[in-house]
Amino acid sequence: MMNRVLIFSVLMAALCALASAGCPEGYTQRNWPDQHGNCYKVFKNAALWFHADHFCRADGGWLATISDEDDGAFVNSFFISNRGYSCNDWYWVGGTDALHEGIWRWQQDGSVATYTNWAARQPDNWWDEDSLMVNSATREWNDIQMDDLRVDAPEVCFVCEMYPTERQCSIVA
Ligand SMILES: [Ca+2]
Ligand SMILES: [Ca+2]
Repeated sequence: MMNRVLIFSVLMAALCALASAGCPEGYTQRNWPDQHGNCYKVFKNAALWFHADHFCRADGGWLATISDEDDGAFVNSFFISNRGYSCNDWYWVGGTDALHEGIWRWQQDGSVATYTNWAARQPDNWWDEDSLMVNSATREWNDIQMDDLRVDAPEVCFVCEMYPTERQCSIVA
């Protein structure tokens, strides 16, 4: 009898885990515990960085953070597999040094970027460049304009990230 109860509990826990919707429509959940099983989506409409930033916030997330080498590799391959035919090789993530020139922070929580993957001679702040663009072909970073104040800023696709939604499932023993 105890065994049956135990098996039932384990089965329900497994079903519960499967049933708990981890991400909203259109977002893909990463394998837990990598980045807490966060949700990701490639937006295939090219936009300025600050518009992209607004789109991610409107969804309840942020322009993707790149915490370390593994994280950068994940985000990059996620972009490549989901970008379809409408995006070029470049995409926005959530790094910016708009607050303090040369100090790169993540939009997710304002934390300073400890890991970086700048291309040669970058960041150069050539045209007051305060937003972070990744080249998916090399995974290397470039700082580039976020708005059209001085020169035309680029519009590219982007990756939004968010925490998984709360588990909807609970077991009544
Ligand atoms: Ca800058
Ligand atoms: Ca640059």
